[in-house]
Amino acid sequence: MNPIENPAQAMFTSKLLTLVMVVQPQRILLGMKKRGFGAGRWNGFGGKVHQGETIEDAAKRELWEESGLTTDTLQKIGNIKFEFVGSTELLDVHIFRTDEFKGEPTESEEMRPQWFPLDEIPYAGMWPDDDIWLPLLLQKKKFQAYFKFEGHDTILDYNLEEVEDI
Ligand code: 8OG
Repeated sequence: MNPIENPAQAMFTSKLLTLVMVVQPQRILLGMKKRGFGAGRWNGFGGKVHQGETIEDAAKRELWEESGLTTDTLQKIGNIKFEFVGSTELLDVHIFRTDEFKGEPTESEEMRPQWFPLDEIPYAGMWPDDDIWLPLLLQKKKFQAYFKFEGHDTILDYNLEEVEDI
């Protein structure tokens, strides 16, 4: 039983995070995370939701700060709760897709952006859960998921369901 279904989930606190994947018909923009959590991995753009900020505003702000892109059209596409063995803090990651943006991808202190053809997504250099849910996002399918990690490389347990609405 995962902590989302388990009454013992009261033991957990949760931290709200955002993640935006920028997609065009034949390619996806990923950033090489240069520092902090997930450093050395390719990822979308996102981070912590600040107090008093909506999740969507946080997603737009982080996209701008990390990639130099702005967008008015974020599609809510997924939610993943991550548990890390030994931690009582769940990461509650709200995932968006955007197909429309303004600006040129620009390197920031946190991220070095690069376009990848959709058939050359560098899954081996990404978080190990990404190859499970990113194909759904690329098909515009909405999903909810839970992953239990040991360290940052090993998935001990997970579930994922497609949903009509998120
Ligand atoms: O502010 P900070 O850079 O620490 O935020 C972490 C970012 O990493 C945030 O956008 C959420 C994202 N993230 C996780 N776990 C995973 C994961 O397993 N896969 C992907 N693709 N992103 C993740 O926190």
